[in-house]
Amino acid sequence: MTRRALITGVTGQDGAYLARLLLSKGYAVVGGSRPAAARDIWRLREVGVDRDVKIADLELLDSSNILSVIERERPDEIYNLAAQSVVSSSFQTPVLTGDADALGAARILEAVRKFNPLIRFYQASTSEMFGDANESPQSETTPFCPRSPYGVAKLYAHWMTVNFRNVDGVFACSGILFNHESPLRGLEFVTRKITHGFAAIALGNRDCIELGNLDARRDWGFAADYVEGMWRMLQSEKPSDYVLATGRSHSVRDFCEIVAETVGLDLAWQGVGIDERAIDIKTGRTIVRINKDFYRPNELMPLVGNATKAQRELGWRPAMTFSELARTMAERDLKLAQR
Ligand code: NAP
Ligand code: F7E
Repeated sequence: MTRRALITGVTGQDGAYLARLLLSKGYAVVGGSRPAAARDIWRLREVGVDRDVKIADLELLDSSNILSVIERERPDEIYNLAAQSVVSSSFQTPVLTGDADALGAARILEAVRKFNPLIRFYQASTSEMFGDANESPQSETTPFCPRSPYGVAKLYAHWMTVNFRNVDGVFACSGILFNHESPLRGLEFVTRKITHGFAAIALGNRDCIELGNLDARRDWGFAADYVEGMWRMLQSEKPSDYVLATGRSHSVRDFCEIVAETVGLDLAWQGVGIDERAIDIKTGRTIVRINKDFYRPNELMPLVGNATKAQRELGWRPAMTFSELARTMAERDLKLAQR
């Protein structure tokens, strides 16, 4: 029988890659997306599945809507990817972020328990739950210490996932994923902001971009590798929680340097602190300025993940390296800007 999957947040980056993966495995895929949002399915188009995914109106804030989608679509697996996912915005909208990211997951789990506790459930958890962790790299056993409303909301959803598994016997997995990027990444996030901005600068369509902390470090992988890990979690014999990560951290500065080289900019750093900037040596023009507004409060411990458990139990490992990722994203944005 054809397996049925419901992906909440299907219009997002991971939603598109996961929909493509599940369709390639023969699933019927229903994608949840907010009815209120000006729905844009460009990512589904980009990966060539816009005609194959059935879109259902789904709002994380609305329990009865969630239950009726599950009753109607009868999924065997639910991947809860929907969220207010921008960490910096969560400082401005902590209550809304909590309602969607924390209670949204609880609403889905509650609907699963009521309608069919045999549905397998994946929760999109995050390295932001580690926040100011007391060790590095972070693994499934590292104590959580979130430092953003987003991280706090996701931690509630994580514990609800664990609780529905332990108390109610739901096959529920929490995937604790470190940053993963792609040409489908939103422009709010630093990697795509850089590739999109530098491509425009290289073609003379823009002068400069503004960034925050150039020395902030993240563990960046490729989104298409990570959705494979999500699927593997729900196929395993026993539900559990898994970190997915590359195990290597890089700085925003490292990312800028690879992208600049890829799009043909000759980048050099000058100055220090808030006065630091990047120039293009060929033209002498400033292409990166620092803007304090893009600094985050409380970025203390470098976030870098230990995915040994996922490697051992799921056979998962990321394929794309950091420099391949930066180059792939830069080349794609250069092509888009040339069009
Ligand atoms: P994304 O591109 O921001 O996609 C999230 C989607 O959620 C949006 O497209 C939006 O779609 C939907 N959404 C937002 N609020 C909603 C609401 N109230 N009700 C229903 N849908 C809502 O995020 P992503 O990068 O694909 O990440 C997928 C998930 O993994 C998110 O939960 C994120 O927090 C988590 N995560 C991401 C990363 C990463 O590095 N990418 C790492 C760890 C965890 P509509 O506007 O169409 O409704
Ligand atoms: O920031 C630094 C910033 O916004 C990465 C989400 O998918 O991954 C993502 O959250 C780093 C931070 O991603 C700018 O301070 C410097 O250290 O791309 P980002 P994020 O906040 O790590 C996690 C795992 C998720 O779960 C989230 O949903 O880059 N940074 N300058 C900047 N960041 C931004 N956005 N803009 C800057 O100008």
